[in-house]
Amino acid sequence: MIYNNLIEAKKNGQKKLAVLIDPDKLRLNSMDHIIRNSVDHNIDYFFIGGSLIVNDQLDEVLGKLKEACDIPLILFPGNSMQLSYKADAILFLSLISGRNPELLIGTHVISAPYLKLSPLEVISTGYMNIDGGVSTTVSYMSNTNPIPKDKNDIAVCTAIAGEMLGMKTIYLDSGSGAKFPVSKEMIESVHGAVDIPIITGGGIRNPEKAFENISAGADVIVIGNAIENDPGLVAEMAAAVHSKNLKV
Ligand code: 1GP
Repeated sequence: MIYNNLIEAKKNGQKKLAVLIDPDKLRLNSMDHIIRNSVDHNIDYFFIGGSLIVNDQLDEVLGKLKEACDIPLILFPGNSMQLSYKADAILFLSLISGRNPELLIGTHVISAPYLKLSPLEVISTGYMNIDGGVSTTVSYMSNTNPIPKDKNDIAVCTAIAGEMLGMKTIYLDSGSGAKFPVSKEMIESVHGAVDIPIITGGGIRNPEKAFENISAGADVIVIGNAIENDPGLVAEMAAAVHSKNLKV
């Protein structure tokens, strides 16, 4: 089980790197480089998802990844149409930073029976959109306001509420391509307030920032754009994220 493995890793102080693949943006032929580097450098997860469905390549992308490697494939869906049995797990996202009932519980009701029957491992996730300094797709598409980037107390209280509601992870996301990634201080504050694993992403462009995030208490680092633009970055990102892991 992917979640149990994450909890185990958290107990042992091990950190995880997830490479985000947006099936819409990625040309299938440019995936080979990313997959090869991801396997060579032992990344922990592929997250697969995006905001739109323009090219409808989800199944194709999942099929290609599955064929090429054993890295767990976790859906990170932008909407309830981005579901597929070909993945291993799904982040069942509730946008707890927002006040849009559809994204707190509405779309979940629609997809729940599908997920119940599916072989996917469902990982309930308190998803928090943090202001990344540019008007990112998440706030536009979700019709919600992000949490201001310096309001650590709001982030902490939101994360505590998510944990108390039974969510299994907290995802602090400043949005794909964010100018300002989630701050170290906010990650530290949330880390000090909840026991569940913390996922962070949005605008992480270099290994120094990835390292800063894990040092602040993040358990999983998600990187999309930077690796899409330069698949060679996987090596440095993996080295930074895994640098504190105990060798076995
Ligand atoms: C966005 O956390 C992800 O949801 C990744 O963001 O594409 O900026 O790395 P980037």
